[in-house]
Amino acid sequence: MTFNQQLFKESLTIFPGGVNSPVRAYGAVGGTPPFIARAKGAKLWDADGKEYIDYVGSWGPAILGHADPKVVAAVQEAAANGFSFGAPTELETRLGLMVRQIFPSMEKLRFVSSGTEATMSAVRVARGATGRDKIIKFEGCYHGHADFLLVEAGSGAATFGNPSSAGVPKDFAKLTLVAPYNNIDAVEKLFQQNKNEIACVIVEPVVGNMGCVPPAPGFLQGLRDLCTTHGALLIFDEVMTGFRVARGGAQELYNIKPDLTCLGKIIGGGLPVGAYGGRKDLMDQVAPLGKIYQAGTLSGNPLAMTAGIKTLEQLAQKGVYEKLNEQSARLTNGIKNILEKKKLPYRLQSVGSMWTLFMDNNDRFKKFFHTALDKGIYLPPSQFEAAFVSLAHKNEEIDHTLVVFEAIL
Ligand code: KE4
Repeated sequence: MTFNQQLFKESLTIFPGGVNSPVRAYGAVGGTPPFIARAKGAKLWDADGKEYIDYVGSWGPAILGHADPKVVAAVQEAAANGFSFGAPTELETRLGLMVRQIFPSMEKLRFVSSGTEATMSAVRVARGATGRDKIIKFEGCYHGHADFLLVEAGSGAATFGNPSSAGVPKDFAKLTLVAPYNNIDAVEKLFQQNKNEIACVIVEPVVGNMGCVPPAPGFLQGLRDLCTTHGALLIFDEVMTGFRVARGGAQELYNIKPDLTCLGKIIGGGLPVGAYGGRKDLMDQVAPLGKIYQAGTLSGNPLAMTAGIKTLEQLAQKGVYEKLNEQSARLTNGIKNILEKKKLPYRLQSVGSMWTLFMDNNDRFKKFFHTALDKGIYLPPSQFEAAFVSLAHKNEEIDHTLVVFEAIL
């Protein structure tokens, strides 16, 4: 038995599925998940000492590469000054100002500790500010595990959604309407059927949670126009796309101004940070200023703020996104060339450094996934997740990955 297998055997006795977040259990691909011992740059090493080139990047945060020396040094220094005070610190203001400079639509914002808290809070602001209860989300989009967001499309007849998880009361799901992504007519129909009842539309402006699915031309603008026409608020869930598809996220890339934005992942550089924010007239309704309550013991804690500041400082350097997108294109174009040369019926979809190789069936994906893993290429263990390139992926890592893919596809 390998040390990984031993560790998994033990963790299975403590955690449901042996993990602290379901996708890590390899349910979609089978096998024993490697237990990661350490990471540096574009590389991971598991408990048995096996080395991998990492395309998961902790599901997005590791855009600089792992254990970036400047971030590590800053967090070490901050740690010596205490971990968390439950009181305001200058660090929160510094990171808040950086975020607002990068996302000007976030006139005011609030730090939380996860993407789930960010989206849950943004929807509460939308409901509180509009006095309306219903929301629209999209099939295949994931916004964290708040009850009212764990909702899938209802049967054709019903316009309201069904819980996608046990433990979510049907009544909670009733207020969540679900439309097909990229289908603006379906959204218009929901607005017509629920006049003056819809508080917001929440959307992944580039979907990562179906695998990478870009918005159809005009889709995001269509949402913007429908929300404006019907007095609903447009919420961009940029937990994955923020600081990823562009420094200012999808709202910068597609030039759309949402009313509220949710951030996570990269904003904390791998330490727990989420944020929600938007129009001042909306955010000023959040406690203690207004009546919409939201709170968090570890919100804005100094270590996470420090990691976020040091990460965003490096992402602010000139040419960073050009370099990131150049390296990503080296990989994605390389994969497309392999697919073309071998006449494979697969599809590579990407937006910048977010990408997914869609295969024609899950068995083939599982085989590809495990063969790649055995050869030291660490991919997301599900067909319906996005993979990520980091600034630490140099030509050596990219070209080696393409050699492996050429051999195994
Ligand atoms: P967290 O609560 O996991 O920090 O963020 C939830 C969330 C919100 N919005 C979007 C667009 C997201 O992608 C996520 C979380 N993403 C998943 C990966 N698809 C995190 C990995 C996991 O669940 O373990």
